[in-house]
Amino acid sequence: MIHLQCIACGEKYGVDEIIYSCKRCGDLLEVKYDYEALKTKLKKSDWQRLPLSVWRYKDFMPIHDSSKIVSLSEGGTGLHPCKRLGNLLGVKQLYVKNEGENPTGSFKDRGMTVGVTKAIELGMNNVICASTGNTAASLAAYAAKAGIQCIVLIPSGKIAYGKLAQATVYGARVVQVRGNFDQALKIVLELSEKNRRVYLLNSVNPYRVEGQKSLAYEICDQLNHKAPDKVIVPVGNAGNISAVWKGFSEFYELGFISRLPQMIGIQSEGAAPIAQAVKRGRNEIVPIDQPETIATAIRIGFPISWKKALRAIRESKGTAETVTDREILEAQKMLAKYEGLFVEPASASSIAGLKKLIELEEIDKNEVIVCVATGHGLKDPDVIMQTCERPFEVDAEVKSVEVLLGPSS
Ligand code: AN7
Repeated sequence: MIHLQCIACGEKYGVDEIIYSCKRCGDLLEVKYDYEALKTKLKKSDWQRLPLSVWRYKDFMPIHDSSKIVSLSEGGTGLHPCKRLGNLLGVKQLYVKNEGENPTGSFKDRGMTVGVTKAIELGMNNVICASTGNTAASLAAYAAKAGIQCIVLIPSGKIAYGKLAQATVYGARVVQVRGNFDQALKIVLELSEKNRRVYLLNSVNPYRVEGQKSLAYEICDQLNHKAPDKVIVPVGNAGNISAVWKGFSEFYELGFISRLPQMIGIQSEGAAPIAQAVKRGRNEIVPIDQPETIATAIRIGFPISWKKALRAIRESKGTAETVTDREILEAQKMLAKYEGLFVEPASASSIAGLKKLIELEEIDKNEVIVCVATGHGLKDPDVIMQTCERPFEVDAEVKSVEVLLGPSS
């Protein structure tokens, strides 16, 4: 009922093969289901009575054995109506899906709970990934929970401290590669092909992104079985926008929603190969050798899932846009000050992108918009302390604080 399939040549593989790319043509793989059989299975299931979480959608996941599930309570994150920010930007129905509420503080946990469960089902006890930080933190946590070995490769220098602290405390072997993310990813791709004892959990792993599709399912369920008009997603390696589109497409195919949303990918100006391809109407990306952005999570020059992302954007009649570091930092502060949501810079790119698209009149004020905020702000507090007002220092006395209330009238 479930198999893996190449997105380019259509070659099929068994659901329990340890394989990260098509053996025939080398392209990306995705998990395919027999939707008629899935419909029958869902009719007999009580999934709609379960609380919102990744595992509410267990029937939609490529897992055989529920007893092997490795979970830290992922998913079920808030879809926050943002009235104040919406008013400021000029849209009536703005929601932020706050993925920082996940156990390690990012959307990656949705993928890792499924990916590490799959690793256990396949009998693997070594997992590896390359990461700009969040993937490493998440994989390290789930490997710890499962009691298996974990190696994470991170680029030298530019990684948010909170993420490094997480990966370290969860007990992963943290390897800092002299190079950027793209170089680190190349190493783990080659190593996992060469040495079959290690299981790769970057987003080329088709099972990991299956977990991430639950983000779309949750949005539909939180909006009372409707899809929004537009979903705005920060894009780095491009696994997430592809996964979220797969989620919406499956809910549509299964009859749980009657309309599909448009997918909008946002990249940082200094690391925007996908957004550039979309803007220029190209079918291929031009990789960027030296990606640069303050949003270190999405400082990626050669997104491995670019083909899936372009497909998601085209199929959904969506678009992509770039934002500057300044726009990202401004959006980060706006979201915090107007809505009480503190997200990391990469996550704020979805808000910055929304602002830009409203200014460009590509978004109508009556549309239902969901911005995905991918990770928690505490991951990278340094950025804030560099750009925000410092604390106000006073002598230890009441009157120096009382002046802050202003004159009494
Ligand atoms: C907060 O951790 O790639 O487009 O190695 O941490 O699916 O890559 C992080 C990516 C957006 C982009 N927002 O998602 C990593 C990594 C945050 C992120 C993205 C990331 P993809």
